[in-house]
Amino acid sequence: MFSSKEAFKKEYLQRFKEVTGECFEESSFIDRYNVLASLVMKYASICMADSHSLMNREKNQKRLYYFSMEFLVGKLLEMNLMKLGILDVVTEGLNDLGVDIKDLADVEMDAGLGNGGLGRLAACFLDSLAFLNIPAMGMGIKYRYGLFEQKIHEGHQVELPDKWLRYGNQWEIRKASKAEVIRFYGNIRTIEKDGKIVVIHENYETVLAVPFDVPIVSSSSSNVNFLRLWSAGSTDAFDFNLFNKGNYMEALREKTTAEAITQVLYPNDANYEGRLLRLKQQYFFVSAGLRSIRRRYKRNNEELQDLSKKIQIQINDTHPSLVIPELMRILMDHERLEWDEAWEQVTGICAYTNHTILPEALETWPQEMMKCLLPRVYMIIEEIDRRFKEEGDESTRELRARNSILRDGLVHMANLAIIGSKSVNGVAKLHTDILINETFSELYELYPDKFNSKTNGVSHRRFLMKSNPLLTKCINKTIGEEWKDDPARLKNLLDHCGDRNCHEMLKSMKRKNKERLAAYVMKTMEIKLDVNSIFDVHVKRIHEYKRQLLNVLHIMYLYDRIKTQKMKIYPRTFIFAGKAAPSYHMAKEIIKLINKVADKVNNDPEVSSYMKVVFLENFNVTLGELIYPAADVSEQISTASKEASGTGNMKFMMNGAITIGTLDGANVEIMEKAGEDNIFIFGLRSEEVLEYYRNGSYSSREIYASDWDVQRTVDHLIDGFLSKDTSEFRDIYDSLILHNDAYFVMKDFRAYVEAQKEVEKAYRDTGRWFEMSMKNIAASGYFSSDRTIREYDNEIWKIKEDINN
Ligand code: B1N
Repeated sequence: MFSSKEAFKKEYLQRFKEVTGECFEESSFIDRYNVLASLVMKYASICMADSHSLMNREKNQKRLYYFSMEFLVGKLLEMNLMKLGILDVVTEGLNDLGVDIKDLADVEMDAGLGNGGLGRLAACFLDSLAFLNIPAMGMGIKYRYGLFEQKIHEGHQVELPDKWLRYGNQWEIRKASKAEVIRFYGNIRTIEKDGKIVVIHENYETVLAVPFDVPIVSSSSSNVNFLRLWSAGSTDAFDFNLFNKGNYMEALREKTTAEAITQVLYPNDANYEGRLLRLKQQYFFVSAGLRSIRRRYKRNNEELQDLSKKIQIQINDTHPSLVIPELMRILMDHERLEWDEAWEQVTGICAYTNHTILPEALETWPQEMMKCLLPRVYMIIEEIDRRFKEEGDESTRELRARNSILRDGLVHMANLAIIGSKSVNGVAKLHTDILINETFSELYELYPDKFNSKTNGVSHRRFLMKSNPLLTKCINKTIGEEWKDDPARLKNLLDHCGDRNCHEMLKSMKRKNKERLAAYVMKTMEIKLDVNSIFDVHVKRIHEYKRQLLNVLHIMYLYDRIKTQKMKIYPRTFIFAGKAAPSYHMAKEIIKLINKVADKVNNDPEVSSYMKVVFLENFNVTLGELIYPAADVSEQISTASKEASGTGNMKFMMNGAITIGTLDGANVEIMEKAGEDNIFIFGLRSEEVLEYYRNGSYSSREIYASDWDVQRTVDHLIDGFLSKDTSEFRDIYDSLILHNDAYFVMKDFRAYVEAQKEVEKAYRDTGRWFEMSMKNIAASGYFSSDRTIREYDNEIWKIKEDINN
């Protein structure tokens, strides 16, 4: 590509003129960014074209399709430059031109096409698939508006539309010639032709699906995978008949109803949305994706009997599980396979990942709704269900009836996904155990071999190398650079974790990252942070089970102690960020509470030298990249059993923060890998929580009556301590006292207070702290998504194996 910065400057300035027809000197950041991105795209597209023809025409390789409603990609400029190995050359070249690359990076809008962990996991997986040279394609939706932009107005969350496409999207290629027509509604009729039943779908409505391909650049090879995002439009953009009759608005109506399908991402995390439009979104991208897979396959292959040897599909939670009946439909109605032949292919192709056991997140659709919208798909689901119930021996009849897909007027999507997949995996060991022993224990009895565990991972390229260049340098100095392509080698840091010089290096790295974050907080909120204080960080979606409430109650408790008992603590900055689903009342109340407490603490001169509390607006991938490197303490305090895995915990760990957490999700494995002495674990264990739910013996009132600190702190929600309006936090109070504290906040309060004291004690001992920190970084290699993807491939997809044969 560019051999030198001179070569870069020449090509960049040349391209600038071609694209903008303007002079570089007077141009805007937007133009400068756009031209730079288009230059990167030029190279990525060439690689993409070359690697495709290689994979398909010459080798006809096996391929993975990762179907997901969400891909939380974030920004791509610096990532792509880094992966292409030209970040330094370009940064220096721009410098010569008087441009700071950060100013251009700031112009790019985050691609926020996801809610949280599930969507970001999908993006990390694409990164790792490309790095590992596994031919793969992400299939998703090009939402016109991604996850809403969050503003905090007088302590309340306000949602604004996310206009990420305002200046266009430099990273996509529109493939108009690969558009597909998707059918909704209508009715099904069967006729007999040459002794065979032929299915006819009539009176349907059509929507056009247009793909936009985003190349996923890799540092390790010329192989470029891509993410295919589908956008909906009308098949008949304009009804000229209506238009000619003078009915302009009516003529456009069809266009807008079709476009509505991909207008906006549903903003619910770990909670399901039962609206018709959401079901339309699901079928829309599933059907478009499968149609395009079929087209590509048929270009290179004759026989459909071998489909599962060439194609693997991973279903990211149940949201795309219509892949199962839709692929059956294509194979039977279009390719004329018999049921058994088609089923053999489908159950050799599909694999399902479960991401949550929260009952409110398990998807079901009213049977009537699905039957009306997708009549043929519904017929196929009925047949899958009928066969499922009749299979196996007599002794399983009742169990099968209890676990059928169609029950109580609803289509149970997880049951469909499990029955139609060859593999069912949880996202951490503990989570998989709960799936097997609780949530799907009966389906496990029928299909023990399907169930397996794949502990999540994150991209250390984005969350360490890109977001924390200072730590990257420290590591390089200490153990060399091999860890970059093989993060397991971070283990080599263990040989140095008692080394004072390393501690000094880490300390200065942390301090600079804290200064970088403090500058951002000063600029955006005009609040001054003390970089000598402990940065104690709780950033993730706001949800009762994630227990931001426990954290804020602890802050209220400390405040009270400092005020009333002159207690001294090591200075701390409590940092929060995260979005609440717009319709999630309690989550929004918690945001209000955090901001109320922040106001009180920050404006009280008696305590503000010990404590600061800030709630940063609009948490997204880019803000995360600024926050994780600056954290000393990582808050991972969900009610045990509720957080399937968590991935923020891994991002913090990689950046040398120490976890305070419950034994939930992947925290369990973080403790195993980093060592019990290098993490602060507290609170109920998941078996204890599950046992309380089973026997109903928990009483928050008993805790309230027996623990004076709990009582006083909880009372402060409604006794005028925070607000003259004592009704303001009544709903939170009621959730704890009246509704018996469903997330065990009060039960775990005492243990949390004690664990926080241990954190403070450890932090005061600098040598101990940085030794802990290094042990965490050393152990973080396991939590690279490269390791996760290797496991998926070795045990489920077997794509590398196919390439090597
Ligand atoms: O998936 C992450 C896990 O690390 C988290 O623990 C888990 O909470 C998260 C419906 C979800 N589970 N379920 C969702 C998202 C959107 C939606 O509409 C459910 N997200 C998770 C990655 O495994």
